[in-house]
Amino acid sequence: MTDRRNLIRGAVAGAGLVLASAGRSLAQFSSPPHAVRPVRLQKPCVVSTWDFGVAANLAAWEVLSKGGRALDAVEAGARVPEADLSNHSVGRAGYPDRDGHVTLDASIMDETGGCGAVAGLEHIAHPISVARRVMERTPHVLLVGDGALQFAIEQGFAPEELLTPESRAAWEEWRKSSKYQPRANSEVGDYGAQKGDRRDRPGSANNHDTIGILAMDANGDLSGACTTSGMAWKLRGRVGDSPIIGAGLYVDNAVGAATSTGVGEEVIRNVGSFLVVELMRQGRSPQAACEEAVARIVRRKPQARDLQVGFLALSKSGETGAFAIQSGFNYALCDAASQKQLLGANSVYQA
Ligand code: SD4
Repeated sequence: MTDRRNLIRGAVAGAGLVLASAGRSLAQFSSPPHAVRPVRLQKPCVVSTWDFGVAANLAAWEVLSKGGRALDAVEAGARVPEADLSNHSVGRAGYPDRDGHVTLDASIMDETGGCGAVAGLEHIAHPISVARRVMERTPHVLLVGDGALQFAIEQGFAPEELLTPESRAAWEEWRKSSKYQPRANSEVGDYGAQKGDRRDRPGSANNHDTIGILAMDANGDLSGACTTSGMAWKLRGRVGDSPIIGAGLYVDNAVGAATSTGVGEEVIRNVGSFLVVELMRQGRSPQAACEEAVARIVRRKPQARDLQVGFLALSKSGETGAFAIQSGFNYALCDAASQKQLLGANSVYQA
């Protein structure tokens, strides 16, 4: 237990440190040093992105602590922010696209390599559960737009209005300037974030905070889920990384699992979560794998230094890792020893 506490303290102390690479020119940038000591969890365990991951993990823990399956746990966890009306980046009350439509993206993967996803889904409050139905009840992986909605309704999901008065007001405020700049961790106002909105807080990603959640059950089986309303004020039809298997989420039960948050285009370009898992397969720790996946984005596209992307990973042995381009990315961890841990991830650049 003492070791465990020290490990966690070490990770917290490491979080927020500027990596040695941060002051260097991008031409010099290579793999960053490993400043954060990884936290190793005991199975069953669950990790998820951002501070709303704490509540999601607790819902997942309800399943895991009773001997339940990791797949059920990640679905239960993902449904928490989907239902949270104060959260404007996942599920109901998510900020709409440029034209006022709330369009949701989600994906899920189980321990057998099964996967399901929906993209651009409207009017359904729990896209993660529709993604699971795609996985379990169709021969397909990804359903989009009207087809995804039709499938959801056929499966018994009730269509409803997802645009709340608050998110409509934020959209109408944004329309006054219609400024479209997919950045993260920037000043309030670019995206119509309201005072008091969680995106109004320093260090939180301004217009897009996805939940990615990864769990290992008592059997040692891994599953993952990822769900988002995507980038606020996005072009109609824009799909991010979250429903793209290998980009926003990847699970290999022999190796580990990874998920991402931030500007999805950069994650798709680099097939980020698959990359993290493959690097783990080749022997890197989850922390080193997340660092290399971030480094690859920044090396390939120096302009990415102005964007936010974060990765979170969990290995088959319970080791965790997280890393981001910008500071401000945090993640929640939960196992029998402690159910409400929240850690700041280290990053290439410091705000
Ligand atoms: C997207 N990656 O649609 C998602 C949004 C996100 O933190 O992760 N925000 O690009």
